[in-house]
Amino acid sequence: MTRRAPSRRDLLWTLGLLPLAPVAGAQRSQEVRFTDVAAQAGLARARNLSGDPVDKQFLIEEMGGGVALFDFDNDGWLDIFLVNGSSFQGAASGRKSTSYLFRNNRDGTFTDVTRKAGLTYSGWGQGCCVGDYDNDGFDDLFVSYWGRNVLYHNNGNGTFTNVSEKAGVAGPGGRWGAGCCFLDYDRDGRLDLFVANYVHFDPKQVPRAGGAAYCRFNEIPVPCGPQGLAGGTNVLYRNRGDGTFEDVSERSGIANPRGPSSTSFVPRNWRPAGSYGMGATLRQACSITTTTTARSVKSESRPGARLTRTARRCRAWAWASATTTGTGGSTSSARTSPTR
Ligand SMILES: [Ca+2]
Ligand SMILES: [Ca+2]
Ligand SMILES: [Ca+2]
Repeated sequence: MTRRAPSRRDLLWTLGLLPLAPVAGAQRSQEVRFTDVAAQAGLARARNLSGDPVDKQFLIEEMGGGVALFDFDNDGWLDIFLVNGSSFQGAASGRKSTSYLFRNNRDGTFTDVTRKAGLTYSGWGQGCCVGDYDNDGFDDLFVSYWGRNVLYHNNGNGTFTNVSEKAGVAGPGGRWGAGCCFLDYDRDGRLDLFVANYVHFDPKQVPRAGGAAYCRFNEIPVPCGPQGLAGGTNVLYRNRGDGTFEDVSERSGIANPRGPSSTSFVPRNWRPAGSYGMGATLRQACSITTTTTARSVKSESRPGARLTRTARRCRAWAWASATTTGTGGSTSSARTSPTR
């Protein structure tokens, strides 16, 4: 009788692996799937506004807003802040859009607490970032706009106060704040603030879609820019520790180069010996990388080894930065915190 050659099944059986083979196969075939639960979670009432929903004539109408997942009430559950934009029609008619804050109900649903929390500023929002700039244990919120920016101080009782003017971080009205991030660039234990500015945009000066050389793509009319528009200049605010900030863009070197059309902020440890920002003061270096339409710009803070209270408290926190891109984009930062 001719002995047949051992099959793969025989080999697996001999090795005692046959019962495991389907399991291994099942594991390999497992997929991670996501389900849209926005409506069930109570988030569907948030109406995102970014210009005309159909006929977009300007670059800013093509941008989306940022989002921050942070625990504003310190109950251990992440809440959701959604940046909202605006529209030229709405602004002309007096209709005011606001961003949204949803409190986590700890059961898979969220409650809109925007008004109750006092987050009622209306403007063309772009990005947002979270940080406890006054070290009171409650995360504060900065929102960048096409126009003046807003810093909300967390009052610790479920409400926020707009302190932008008093703090000195509103900036001039003509800027297009795309991305932002809190970081302690000088290692004094107080969070400073970086704002990435995109381009100078004035709808009265910019042609409508198809109206100039930079307003066409493959002969299709598109909103003008960012080519053909002057780039913005990035801003670094140093935290004075008394609730106010000082613009140190020039002396820190952040203002160079000018006009890079920055859209997003990416914290990265680009030197092996260093690490970034508020969670990094055990180490020696931090860096700022802003993405631009033409190239990336890196800036490195001066070394400092002081381990601050903020650093000890925050070093286990993880920061993430998410960016929506297109011809430009907006940045949002989210942070997850350990059990306090
Ligand atoms: Ca919470
Ligand atoms: Ca705070
Ligand atoms: Ca600082």
